[in-house]
Amino acid sequence: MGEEKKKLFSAVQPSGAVTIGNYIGAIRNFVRLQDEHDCIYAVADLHAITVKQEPAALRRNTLELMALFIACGIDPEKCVLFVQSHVPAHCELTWVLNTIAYPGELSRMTQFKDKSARHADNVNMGLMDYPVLMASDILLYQAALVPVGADQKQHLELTRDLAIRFNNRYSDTFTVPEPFIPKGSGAKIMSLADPTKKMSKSDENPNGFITLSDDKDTIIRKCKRAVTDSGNEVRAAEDKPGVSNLIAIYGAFTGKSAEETEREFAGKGYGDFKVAVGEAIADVLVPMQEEKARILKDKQFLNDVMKKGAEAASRIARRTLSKVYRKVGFYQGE
Ligand code: AQP
Repeated sequence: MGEEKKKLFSAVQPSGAVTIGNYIGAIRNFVRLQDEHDCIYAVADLHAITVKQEPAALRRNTLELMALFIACGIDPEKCVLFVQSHVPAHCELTWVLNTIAYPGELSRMTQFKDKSARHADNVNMGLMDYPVLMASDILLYQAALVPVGADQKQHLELTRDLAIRFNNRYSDTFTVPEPFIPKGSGAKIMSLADPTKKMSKSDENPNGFITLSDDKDTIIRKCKRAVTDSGNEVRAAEDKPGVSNLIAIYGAFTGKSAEETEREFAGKGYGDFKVAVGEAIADVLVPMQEEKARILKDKQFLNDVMKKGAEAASRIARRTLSKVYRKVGFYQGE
């Protein structure tokens, strides 16, 4: 008998155009992991509304992200691919987990503090509860592995704490998941405009990020404008965060190690290097964009993928939820 495949869950918010940070830290690993694991991937629209979204843009971004997943190589025949709000069990489990989550631990989360500062006019309960919804996403599917960027490590730790807390209080119910974070610098791609800050799709400064929809000229222009330092040596070092970030991006798109890149650009200035980084990114993104445009034209296909995905996800999620309801003592008929 063959070994059972490990279950894996991850999601991306349709909160704007997906960046190369999301791609390097998460999405390309979704593709790499799909043959060896039972994969469930979601477009996290419930998470997205924790910051203000324009409704028409949210609808469009949801469809675009679904098409992008497929264009990047996620195969809906191999994986369960769905939209989070199409599976009500996510909200239902969140309510139960809220009763074992403490406001103190939620208000200490780095992302909550960052986003509260960035969206001071809209510090809402959903923003604080984001990690509990994320825990529900993962625990509903009994996922053993969660591929995420390094920025989500703290939320994953909270998910583990909530799973253990629930299991201890009500007996063994949830698989306690492990994060799958890319090794090295790809785990956290930094902003091109401020390399001490994470690259984020909701950054107000569009020069800070490259989206997977940017055309070749835009990509090269943004790379040329990337903040570096007053030196001219292409070398990864702690005191050269801008250049180190570009070396990490170049490595992610070409497969070259930092040492190989340093050798390739020895004696050349930042100008040549930045153009090469832009070209390497465009070489991967342009064919992906063409594929995404083709998929987006076929709304029927996308609707079918989402419907089939939501049905498959609901079947698994319902099993966990009824177990949870039984454990906490909800009357479900005799
Ligand atoms: N800069 C990054 N480097 C590596 N990985 C990253 N991820 C995000 N930014 C980077 C990973 O991408 C996945 C999807 O992220 P998300 O959309 O669910 O939320 P996020 O982490 O909050 O991403 P953004 O781009 O910063 O979105 P906004 O601006 O809307 O908050 C996750 O696995 C994340 O780790």
